[in-house]
Amino acid sequence: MICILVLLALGAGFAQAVWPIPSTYESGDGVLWIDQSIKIAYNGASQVSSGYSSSSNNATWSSRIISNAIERTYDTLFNKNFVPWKFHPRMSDFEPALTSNSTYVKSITLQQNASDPANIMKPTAGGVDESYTLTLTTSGEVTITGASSIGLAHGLTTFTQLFFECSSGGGVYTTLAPVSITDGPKFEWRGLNIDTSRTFKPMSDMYAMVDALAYNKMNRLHWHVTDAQAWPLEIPSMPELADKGAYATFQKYSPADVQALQEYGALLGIEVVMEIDQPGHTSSIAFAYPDLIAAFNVQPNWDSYASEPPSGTLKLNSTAVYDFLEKLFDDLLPRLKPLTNYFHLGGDEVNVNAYTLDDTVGTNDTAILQPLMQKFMNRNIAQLQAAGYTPLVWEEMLLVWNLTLPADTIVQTWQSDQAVADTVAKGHKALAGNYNFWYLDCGQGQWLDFRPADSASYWPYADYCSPRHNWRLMYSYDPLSGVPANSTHLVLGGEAHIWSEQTDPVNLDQMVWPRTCAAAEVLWSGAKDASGQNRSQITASPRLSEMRERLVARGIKAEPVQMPYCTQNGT
Ligand code: CP6
Repeated sequence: MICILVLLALGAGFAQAVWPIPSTYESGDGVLWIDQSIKIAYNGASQVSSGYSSSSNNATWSSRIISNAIERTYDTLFNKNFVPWKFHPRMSDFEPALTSNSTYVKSITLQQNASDPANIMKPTAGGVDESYTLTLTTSGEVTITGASSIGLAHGLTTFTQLFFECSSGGGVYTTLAPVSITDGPKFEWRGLNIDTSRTFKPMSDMYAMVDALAYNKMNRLHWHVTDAQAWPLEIPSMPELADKGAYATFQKYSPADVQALQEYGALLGIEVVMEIDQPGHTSSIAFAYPDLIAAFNVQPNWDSYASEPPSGTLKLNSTAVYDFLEKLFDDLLPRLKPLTNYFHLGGDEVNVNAYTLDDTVGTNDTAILQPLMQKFMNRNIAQLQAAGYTPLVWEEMLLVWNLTLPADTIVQTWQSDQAVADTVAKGHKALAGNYNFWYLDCGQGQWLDFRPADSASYWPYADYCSPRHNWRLMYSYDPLSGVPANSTHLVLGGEAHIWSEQTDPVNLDQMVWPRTCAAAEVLWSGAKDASGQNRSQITASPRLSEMRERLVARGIKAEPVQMPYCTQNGT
């Protein structure tokens, strides 16, 4: 309330500040400046040794997370802040002036009230408490409290969002003192799914994506690393997989790349969860191992066998396929284990007709296929469990194939709200991310060149994504819609999805940001406001515009939300 009054007094639209919106947020109209001499003090609870250190760093994860967060706070405040007049036009009269009497932020204290769990570098493992409080007094004392180092890092992320760079280049200030915030996440799983098969993303883009997720307090990067079109993941025990399956020799991820991305994420509280999609979406394996794949690259009627060209599926009843999967996971799982307990086994969009061309099966009769699919996934799951992992699968494995899955399996839904409800009704944990709302790239038209030129056929999903989902639609999506109140605890959260048929490094930032901010706020703050209504898009919009400017200032080429006129002073 205080905050709203102040904004009216200043001319609404200026200094909207924090995205995603905190649970409680009170602010005033006091001006405080900050400069680089400010020290950030850490009063830690005793730090638990992580039991794992990277090759390059022997400090505990807890202390690395804190020092990383502090370093980033300086960098953000003093190097990557934004110039408000670029964004709030015609407001320079309202900007505070730096004088010899100006008050500066005097102290910043991080107060950790509990020890980090031993697995702080694997957020999914220990149930990390991500909440924090932040106070900023009018005389310039800042206190951030939290139960974990990740909570403190979130508090610092919020802190940086209270500050703006003076348009004359004369310093960094807030106009919001005093500030009092208590904050914590609505959902524990706040992710982005990135597809690196349809188009390759260089490591620099992957790191930048993790940075942008952290600015939005997201905490999972679901890495859909392989699919039908390319296999960019190096598997040292089977080098031909990527040598032949990647689009090009320079478009591969080495084991060192994978580990480095995991570590980069872990420092920001972001767990990288890898998916090897199967048994569908696997025809890129055929470049190295053609005998493992059935219905490979059928033309022109690929769509009788797969959801997207090229068709191809791992054979369902093949010891050679089983041996391959065992070798693949024996290579991969132990390497990922230090920084995650989860692995995504895929299972989406299997087309049963592909098995009519599978010499180990030869039928599309689901009465025959279902037990074979159960056996296939049982083998994968047993190997995952032996390696200490909990599986994720796409919704079809549970809801279409009716597989019996371990109770702790996380089921990732995508087709409907009903799928979320059906998943939790079966007692499973669910991820939401309905494709009508949270798919950022729907890949319209990517199949057309695989068809005779005069084909009238069109992709059935295209209607839902024309031209593409805007932030307002994404913001209106509630992961809990359709879920009975007694089962909402089973909805862990959800993911936005950047399928990449038409998204490559050239447009990646624009495709993902700022629209994914809308999903981030739903996942962190909840879709509903205090009165149980969908959050107002009218009050969110200038705040999102400001968040977009922040992302741009930090090197993320996020698209504009609206023209500057809409957020100028006085509107
Ligand atoms: N690839 C994979 C895809 C999609 C899925 N899985 C997809 C389906 C429908 C739309 C967009 C993407 N391209 N492996 C579905 C989970 Cl509209």
